[in-house]
Amino acid sequence: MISSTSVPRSRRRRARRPLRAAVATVATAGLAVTGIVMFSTTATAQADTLGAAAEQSGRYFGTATEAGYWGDSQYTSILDSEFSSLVAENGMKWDATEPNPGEFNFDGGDQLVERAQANGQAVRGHTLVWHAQQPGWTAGLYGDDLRNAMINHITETAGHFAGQISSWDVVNEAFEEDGSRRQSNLQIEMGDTWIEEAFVAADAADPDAKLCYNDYNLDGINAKSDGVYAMVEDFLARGVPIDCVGIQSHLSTESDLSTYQANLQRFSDLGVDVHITELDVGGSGTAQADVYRTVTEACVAVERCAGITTWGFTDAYSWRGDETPLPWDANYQKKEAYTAILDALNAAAGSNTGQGSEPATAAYEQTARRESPLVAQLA
Ligand code: 9MR
Repeated sequence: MISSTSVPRSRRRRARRPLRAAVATVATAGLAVTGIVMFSTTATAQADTLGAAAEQSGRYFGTATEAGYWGDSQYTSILDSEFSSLVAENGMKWDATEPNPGEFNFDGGDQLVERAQANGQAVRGHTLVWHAQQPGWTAGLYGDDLRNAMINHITETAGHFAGQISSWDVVNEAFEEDGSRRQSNLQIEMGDTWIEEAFVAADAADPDAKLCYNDYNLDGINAKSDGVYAMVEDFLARGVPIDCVGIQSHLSTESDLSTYQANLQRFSDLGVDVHITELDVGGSGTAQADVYRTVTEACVAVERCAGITTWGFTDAYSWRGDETPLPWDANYQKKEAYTAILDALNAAAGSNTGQGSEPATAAYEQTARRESPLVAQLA
């Protein structure tokens, strides 16, 4: 049994917030029009960047990026001014950070952290363990050899970036569409406990970062999100350190979003933060803008929705560029989608302030987690 003093107290602190300016309040002086004093009131300014607009309700608005794009000044002027959080599109993945066993290369991640810090932006970590983008050498590992490699990778990587990451996608895409576990090398070689072991290792390596499970097709109440929900519920009950769920949100104008907000809400009610982590929307025009608006409105309506990250921001650099899925076109012109997001964020200014910062419920902190045999065993 773990003693209460073994619970990393620092996890109770609030996550670092982006440093961007918050709400600007404008006092509108009494105006005389045709000799009549009309009004004297106080109004909230409408922010004109996505990051500043999101900050008005205590949330972040971020994007995925990579140092390889930074030679383009049109790109970087948007990157540096519009967003309050960055995530590495590929640079912090296992294949990039540990190309050979025990040999680490954090250059891409370090560059991203440096740029973000210079611009007052937070950094999300993506991703410590995933069935894809593993270095080639993990394919030759079985059983406890793979387990030890995974734990060492998490320890070294989360340890290297400790103190600089607001939230980590500890485990990525570990569920099938029917809600069962994906039969990856991780699942087959390590069995059902591998996900919780990954979270425990990440918690030990970086007690300040919020720890997320991240996946796609969690865009409503469905068999897959039911499976993830059951895992999170179980983790909280047993004291496995999990703080958040990443809802990737790779969408299109055909996506059924009828239960999108309800799904965010149920995770929030369960006691974890939700993050929209990889938003992009195949399509164009008003139909595309409507999807972006729906997602943004859902996030700002759910107290524990901590923020939104788009998977890139210009169609010039997107993993699905032929679907024109991002808020800026390939020539860096803002689309209708951009305005839809900005308006939805501004409309939420000052209301329903995001609470996506506390590490789960008080009950969870005080009882279950402290008694977790897993935490005790691996701490
Ligand atoms: O955008 C990433 C792309 O550059 C990589 O080639 C690809 C490799 O699988 O990964 C992309 O990012 C993925 C993310 O890490 C996890 N969710 C799905 C994203 C799109 O494939």
